[in-house]
Amino acid sequence: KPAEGEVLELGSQAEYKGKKAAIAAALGHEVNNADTNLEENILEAEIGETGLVLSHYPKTHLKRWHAVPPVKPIGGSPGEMGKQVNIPIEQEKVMLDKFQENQFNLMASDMISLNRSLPDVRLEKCKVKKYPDLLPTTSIVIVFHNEAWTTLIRTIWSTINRSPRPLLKEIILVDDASEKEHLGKKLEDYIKTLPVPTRLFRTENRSGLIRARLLGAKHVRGDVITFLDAHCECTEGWLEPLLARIVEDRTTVVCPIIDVISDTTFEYIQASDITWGGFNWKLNFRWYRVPEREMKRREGDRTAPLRTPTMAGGLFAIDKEYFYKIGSYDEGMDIWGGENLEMSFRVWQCGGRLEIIPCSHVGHVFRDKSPYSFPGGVQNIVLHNAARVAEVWMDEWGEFYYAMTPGSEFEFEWARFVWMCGGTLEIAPCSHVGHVFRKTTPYTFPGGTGRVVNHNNARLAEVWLDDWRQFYYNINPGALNVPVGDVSERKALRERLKCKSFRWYLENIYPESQMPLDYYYLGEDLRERLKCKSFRWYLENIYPESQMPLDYYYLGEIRNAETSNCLDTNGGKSGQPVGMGYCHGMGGNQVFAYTKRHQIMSDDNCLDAAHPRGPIKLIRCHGMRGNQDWTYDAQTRTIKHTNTGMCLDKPEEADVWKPVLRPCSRARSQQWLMQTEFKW
Ligand code: LR7
Ligand code: MN
Repeated sequence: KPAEGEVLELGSQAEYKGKKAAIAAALGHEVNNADTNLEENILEAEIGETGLVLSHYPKTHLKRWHAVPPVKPIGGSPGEMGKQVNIPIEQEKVMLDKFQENQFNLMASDMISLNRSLPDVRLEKCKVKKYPDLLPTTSIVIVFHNEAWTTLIRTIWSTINRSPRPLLKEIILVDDASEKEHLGKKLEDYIKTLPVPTRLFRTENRSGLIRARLLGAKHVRGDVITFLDAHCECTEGWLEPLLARIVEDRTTVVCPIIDVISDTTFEYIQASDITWGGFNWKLNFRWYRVPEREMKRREGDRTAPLRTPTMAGGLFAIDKEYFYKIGSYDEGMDIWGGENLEMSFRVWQCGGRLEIIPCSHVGHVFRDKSPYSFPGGVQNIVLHNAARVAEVWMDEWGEFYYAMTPGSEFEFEWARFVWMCGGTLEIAPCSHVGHVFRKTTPYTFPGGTGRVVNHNNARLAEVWLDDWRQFYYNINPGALNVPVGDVSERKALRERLKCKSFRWYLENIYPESQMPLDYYYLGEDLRERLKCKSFRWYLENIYPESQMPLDYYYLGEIRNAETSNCLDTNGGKSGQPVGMGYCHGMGGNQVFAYTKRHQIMSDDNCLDAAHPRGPIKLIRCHGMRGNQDWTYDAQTRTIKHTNTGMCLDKPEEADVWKPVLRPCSRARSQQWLMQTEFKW
């Protein structure tokens, strides 16, 4: 039973009904939340490890809704019902020019109605599904940088036209420092004419989509945040199943099926419902086929929520409170990339769920290239973001990422008190004073030395160090148990003197300090606070089919003892032969894992030999042994192919860069060294 005045944490769990009586008894019918009427409003509750955990949507926040009729085709406009738009050959040159600007066929987009009709691509069973009469409201958050007018406005209209109006609280646009005229005053004027409250916020400087989304989320008034890219089209009935799932369990993060809007013709193309999200060693998001076990778990029902290991990132809905509780986003990520895997790992590892809801379909313009700039360089930004994912969430599997992307280890930026409040602190070299330095203090510390020092330092940390106080607590965990006492007066002092931040101090006064300016400790701390599980747990329970081997003996280069050359994928895709080359020691294409399942893998491909004499190929790993089963003998250093009984050998004279299979012998050319000598 909670103590009086204790604020209850509102978590979630779907079996409220069975526990209602227990909750009512425990609480004596009182919950510390004015909105809450226990009998009617608590949707989810659980008596968990930490006591009573309630999760509810106050009834006043839920809205009655009814389905929206389909949008009718406008006679004569191109692209209606999601059909493709073809540009007459004589306009091709203009079309190609315009393509450059957004990396999609802008000319086609401009020809299509802002209200265009789309096919209803849902399964029949989805069309007749019943959702609760009462659902929470959502704010749609759309961030953009230099987005084209018609794609952006069509995204907006498709949400207005296809969302039950009572559920659509508002649309929130975040302009991430765009430089296009049409996104200025024209947009401000236009949104005033919309039938749904629409607000526009602008980042001061280019902040990237992650921080732009955080800005948008801050202003959300609905109970659920729905993020969309700025070039989407929502189809009939897309919203209800997402919200209905969140009402069932507020810790579920839900994605629609992301259909394809062709970047060349703007045709609406239905995507597969047996695809889910994965990732490779480089930490790129990838679509893969849903494995049998997940089909079975759903009892073959293709309309049931699909548990996905990761999400693409742009299109999803999340309960607003849960968004913050689970750590929103890593603000240290720039421009683009990484945040999708980061959120996926975080949600799963910290007790939530990530699902694709197959009855919800939203189209997205997929393109081959980014149309906009990446200030600081694409590589730097994407690698920086991914390194943050690896550091915080992936435990030892982070090594796979580093091995694949040499040089991307996060550079701890060793860059950058009186000082903070406008004073100066100086040593005057012309003034000398002597002092007796002693090894120990001669007097007592009532309460114990450690306690006193920890107490004082904790006060210092609390008032002055901002986020960097974590360094102090982490290195000195005992300090956490020492009461800090009341520091409010000191904080008020800091306020009164308008003192600058500790970041400012590090950047300007002490860039050489031992405190890194940008670091991961807060992230790790989040893991601790949310009691998140390990990456091994995630791999074992959520994503056993992942490209990351659960157990492996070795990760590194594989060097031939005779030639001293290394196995090398040459960046080859599935189906291409594996090669050999001078050992460069830089990881990447020369990194292989030898796994407990007897695979020799590089990213999502495995060494595969179908014939004793045939080429040794890279083939998508299937984990079923067969042609991909190899045994490394650490004594003889041979790599034996189980099916053929032959040994991996250096290349033939004729084809100098491709290893082969030969009958096993003691030849030096059949000896392989698995010892990494990476040069970074
Ligand atoms: O600096 C930027 N500021 C922005 O506001 C860069 C981008 N953006 C905006 C941009 O205008 C767009 O509206 O952010 C949105 C996403 O950028 P895109 O469309 O260039 O990204 P994408 O569709 O190529 O990439 C996918 O992965 C990204 C990783 O950071 C994001 O999570 C995207 O939202 C995500 N898109 C999808 O999930 C749609 C399906 C694509 C796939 C797979
Ligand atoms: Mn996109």
